[in-house]
Amino acid sequence: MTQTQNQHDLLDVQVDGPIATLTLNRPEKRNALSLRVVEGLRQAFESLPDTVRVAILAGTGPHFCAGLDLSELSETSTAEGIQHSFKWYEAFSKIQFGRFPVICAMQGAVVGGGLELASSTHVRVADETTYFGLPEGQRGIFLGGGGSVRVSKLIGFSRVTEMMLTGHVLNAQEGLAINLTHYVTPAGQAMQKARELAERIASNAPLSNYAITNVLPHIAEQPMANGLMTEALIAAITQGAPEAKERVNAFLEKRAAKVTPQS
Ligand code: 1HE
Repeated sequence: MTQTQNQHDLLDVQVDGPIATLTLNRPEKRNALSLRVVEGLRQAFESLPDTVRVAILAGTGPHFCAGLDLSELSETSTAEGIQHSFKWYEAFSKIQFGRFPVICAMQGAVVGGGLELASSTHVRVADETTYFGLPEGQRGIFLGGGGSVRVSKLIGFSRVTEMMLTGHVLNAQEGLAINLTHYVTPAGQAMQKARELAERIASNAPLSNYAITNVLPHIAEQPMANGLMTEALIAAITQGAPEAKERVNAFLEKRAAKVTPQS
């Protein structure tokens, strides 16, 4: 049964069993991220019920997210600008390093801070109307929501440099080719695909999901010897859990699904 958890007028939160769906709900401003929306995301991700095993992040209307709410910049001092970025980092870290994986369902503009937000999620699904851009250069500003780190890790800093300098906008297929999205669906079907993936992810062992979303990024940052040791430790922890034993036995006893190609 779907439960509405709304505490925020600009962010719709629905929980349906193990799947939470959080939808930016400011279509008249193309889901631009005001500080209030960013705070709402942080609070929502902090307060989802313990039963949630996976979340979908989406945006209402024809565009996923137009990035930073530019109307908030005009009055901001340098010191406030730093605080502003750290508020975003806090919220986006809750998404990237939370208890469960997050899938992003995208359409239309995924630009500036919208791309920074999407890059803090673990699995990204774009429909064919989606396009990606970093118009900070044109606006006279810089990435400030973690994108220099997160988007650079996805696509390399050279591509980020080029997108910011030239205003190069990539379409969904181009985004797929360089890792900005993992899937491209026909128009209007990103949410459907995200739900299908969410069901699959929710059926994994939660400890495996946690290791994938929280330990893998650390391993990627470590020198090889440390990375291998961290891997060995987390592998032993996950495989030692009773749930892992049961899942492995289920396969050996022919009670579990085989790995098959997907359409
Ligand atoms: C906004 C914003 C916004 C729209 N902040 N108000 N982001 C950008 O530079 C992207 C700016 N936005 C756009 O390029 C376009 O709005 C879109 C391509 C996303 C959509 O176009 P369209 O024709 O569907 O909508 P629109 O008519 O441009 O916008 C509708 C309204 O939303 C309009 O306000 P209105 O009062 O005239 O109705 C727009 O002003 C408003 N709006 N986008 C504020 N971003 C932490 S650092 C991150 C740095 C960045 O994110 S830089 C990139 C900022």
